[in-house]
Amino acid sequence: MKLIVAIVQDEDSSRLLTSLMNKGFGVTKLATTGGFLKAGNTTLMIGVEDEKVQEAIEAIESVCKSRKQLTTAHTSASGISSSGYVPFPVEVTVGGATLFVLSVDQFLKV
Ligand code: 2BA
Repeated sequence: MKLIVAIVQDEDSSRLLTSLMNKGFGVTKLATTGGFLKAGNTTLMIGVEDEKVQEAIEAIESVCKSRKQLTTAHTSASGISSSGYVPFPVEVTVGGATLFVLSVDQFLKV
């Protein structure tokens, strides 16, 4: 058995949850925050039999889209602001999804 940890954008999470549930996967949804943008995203934990891993990944790929987001970076420019740093916009491409596929030692319901 494997555990897929899928970090997806909030905009895709509801559709992805529905798609995975309709395909018979067990899913747990967590509200998470990305370290770089410090914005909300969604992490799904999906426990799957080895032979269903590919099907789950394809479901994730078909729903999760990449999107561009603006964030703020800072460059030093002494004299321009009191802190000495000037903020400027930087565009980053987020997603579709970041996946970790982990081997599961034991799957128990007690
Ligand atoms: P964030 O950390 O908020 O990152 C959002 C997007 O910002 C990333 O999209 C990437 O395009 C960009 N980015 C991240 N770190 C950067 C850096 N040091 N310099 C320049 N740009 C940077 P994704 O790569 O699609 O990642 C989406 C979210 O997936 C991340 O949100 C984070 O929550 C998670 N993630 C990505 N890689 C991870 C990893 N190695 N371990 C744990 N979580 C990860």
